[in-house]
Amino acid sequence: MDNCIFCKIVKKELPSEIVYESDNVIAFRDVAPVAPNHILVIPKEHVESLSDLDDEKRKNFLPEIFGSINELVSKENLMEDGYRVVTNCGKDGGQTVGHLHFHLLGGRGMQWPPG
Ligand code: IU
Repeated sequence: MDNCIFCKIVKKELPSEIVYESDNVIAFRDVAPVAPNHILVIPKEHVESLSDLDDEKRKNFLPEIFGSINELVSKENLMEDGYRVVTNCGKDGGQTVGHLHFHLLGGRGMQWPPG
């Protein structure tokens, strides 16, 4: 998608600190981290949000996205103290970038419920 910031990160038209990349998935450090470890994991193909995954995309993306999250958890040493994975969906979910992304957050204690 032409005007999508995350598509530009995928195409390397915008700089980012990439920490994982495969044919279908890319992960990079959030530009405004809210935890010591704050990584965004996204499908390379433009999909607006979790609500926009059809069966085929769900099968193609989600196993790989969660596989990459597992790898990153090990690489970033988050296993012992724990971490949070979250996707914000739509207006009430607090989504601000319209390209499906999963936040991997770690390195500090989290609160519940979220704000
Ligand atoms: P949200 O779930 O849509 O609210 O999350 C969007 C995230 O994308 C948010 O944490 C931003 O800091 C982050 N982000 C980024 O890492 N790089 C950018 O160029 C932009 C947003 I715009």
